[in-house]
Amino acid sequence: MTDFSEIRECLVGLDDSRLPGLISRALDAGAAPADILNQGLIAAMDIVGERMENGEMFIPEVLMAAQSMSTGVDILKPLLGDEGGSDRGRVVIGTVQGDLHDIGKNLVAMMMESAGLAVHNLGVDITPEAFVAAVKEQDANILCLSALLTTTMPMMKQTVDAIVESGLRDKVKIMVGGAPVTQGFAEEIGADAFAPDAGSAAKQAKSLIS
Ligand code: B1M
Repeated sequence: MTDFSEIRECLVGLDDSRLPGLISRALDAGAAPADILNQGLIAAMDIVGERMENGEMFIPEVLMAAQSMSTGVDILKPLLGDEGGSDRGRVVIGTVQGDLHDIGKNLVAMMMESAGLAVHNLGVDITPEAFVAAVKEQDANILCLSALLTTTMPMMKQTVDAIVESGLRDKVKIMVGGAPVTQGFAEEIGADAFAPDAGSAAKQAKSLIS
């Protein structure tokens, strides 16, 4: 099978009941797992991301599509070996210290995974020191910081400062986002990128790496 349109339609159409069967059929027909991932699942999530940006798909639908994507990735993961992973970007993501909101951050993480990036999700209420340690441990290319409260936005600046002090700033790009965060704020605190939603965050992350 060289045309993965049915797999894409499953995800975009939010009907993933046929997804495992379609993936098995493609594998049986000799398709490479990485092609199924890139041209089937990731291409579908690109469409989902665009629809989200255009206001044609909403959060619950995006979460459903992202969940289906995870189902597909789980099937393919053991078969991918280094094939799909060797040149993938490595992302560390978390919600900054003092902030417990994680729905949007998890959505960003899922969209990034869906875009083929290796994502290490630290969770919520993450201190600058813990971000620094994770960037080191994961040898991350991108650090993603989420904040939903105006009162926790200053922790983004403190985290950027901690990365600078650790000597890692040249090795890692920093992206910030969350409802109260703006492009202007991102520039003010010395981040490399801002994304307003999960779809554009995944796109930005890919372009930051390339
Ligand atoms: Co709270 N909360 N909350 N809350 N909460 C808000 C954020 C608030 C706007 C509600 C309001 O007053 N209208 C307000 C913040 C006001 C402000 O600071 N400007 C608020 C407040 C005040 C609070 C508490 C202080 C309430 C209290 O206790 N008095 C408290 C704080 C707790 C804490 O964090 N320390 C609190 C607590 C909570 C709950 C725990 C109950 C719960 C969180 C549950 C959870 O996350 N597991 C909660 C919720 C659910 C909300 C609202 C209702 C919804 C947030 C959400 O999940 N949105 C929210 C009001 C609202 O937004 N309408 C509110 C859906 C999600 C998909 O969107 O997170 O914006 P969002 O993510 C988007 C983008 O922002 C972007 O992509 C996502 C998908 O498109 N994005 C990124 C996010 N991170 C990104 C990172 C990126 C790029 C893009 O790059 C790295």
